[in-house]
Order: sequence, then C-alpha cells, then structure tokens
Amino acid sequence: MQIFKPELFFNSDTGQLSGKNIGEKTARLGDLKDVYVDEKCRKSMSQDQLVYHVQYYFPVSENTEGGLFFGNTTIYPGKVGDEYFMTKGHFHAKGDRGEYYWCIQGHGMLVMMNRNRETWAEEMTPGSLHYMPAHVAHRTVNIGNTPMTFGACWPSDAGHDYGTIATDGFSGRLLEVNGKPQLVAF
Ligand code: PAN
Ligand code: ZN
Repeated sequence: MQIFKPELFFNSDTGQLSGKNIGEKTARLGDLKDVYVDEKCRKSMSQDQLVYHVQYYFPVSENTEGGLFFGNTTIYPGKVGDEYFMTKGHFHAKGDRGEYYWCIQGHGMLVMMNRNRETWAEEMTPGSLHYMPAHVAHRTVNIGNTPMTFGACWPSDAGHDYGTIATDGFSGRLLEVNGKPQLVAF
C-alpha cells in the first residue's frame, strides 16, 4: 500500500491545469477559415490573433472505451464583424456520447444544436454547469470583454466530428445586435 502525492493540479480560480502530460491546442484566426459568417472580415484581420486556447489531460489514449478526458478552454474577447469569438463546435464522432462544461471565469454562451437543427443557447457565468446530451453539437462563445474560461469532461471514446458543422453550420449564430448578444437564425 502506498499514498501518492497528486501529480495533476487544477487551479479553481483560473481553471488552468498543471502537472505532467498536459496537452495544449490553440486556435488563431488563421486556423478558422469559414467558421465565422463574415469570412471576408476574418481574412482582413490579423491571422495571428489568438481566438481560443485549450489545455487537456488524456489519461488514456483516444478512442478508449470507459475513460474520461478533462480539459479547459479559454476564449479571448473579440468579434469577427458582428460575431463574437467562439469555438469551431462539433458533434461527437460517437454521437451518443455526452459532456459536461462548467464556467470558471468571464461571460459566455453555450450554443447547442440537435440533429433536427434546432439550436438553443445557455448563458455561461462563473459557476454555471452545463450538461450536453448525446447527439447535440456544442460551441462556446465569449460575449464579454474579458477572457472566458470553462472546464470540460467528456468520454475518452467520444471523438470529434467537425465535418458536419463545417458543412452545414449551426442554424443559429451569436451576433451583436444593437449592442447586445442575440441568437440569430441562419
Ligand atoms: C471541448 C472542445 C474545446 C474546443 O474540449 O474541444 O472547447 O472547441 P472545438 O473542439 O469545437 O474547437 C469539447 O467539447 N470536447 O469534446
Ligand atoms: Zn465536445
């Protein structure tokens, strides 16, 4: 029998992970071709502009059944035209896998869409907890003026289907209309 010191830390104020085997992914405007409705505007902006940053911990390899992955995402404040900075969004490749998000800092929206292309959104504020059911695409949006960070936990065999959203998009997008965030039909 042995007692171990933790090797992995989660900062509950910032959501940042530290320790061994933490992975990182960044998405800059240059990586987000055709994600925003105003592609011309995206192209005219600095392609180096950081839009979001993900840290993740994969204790088992991807596609392993029965494991859980853990991560955080920080979306920086900004807009492409009238559309707030946001993630690409995806269904899970194994569509029957759900996920939890919880907001750590900032002000955001979680946009969800089912297979019938019905879209809705939940406001994200520090402490808000969000369950994404199976077969529901999810995308997060920063509607504030400061970085928005949330945590995530999802099954290790969920995978990501980005193709469906790249082809068909969400049927609603969060745009600033008269100075306020609004879910606009597309
Ligand atoms: C999250 C997302 C993360 C980045 O960890 O992968 O917020 O968003 P995109 O993957 O849409 O670029 C998650 O939902 N994992 O399943
Ligand atoms: Zn997901």
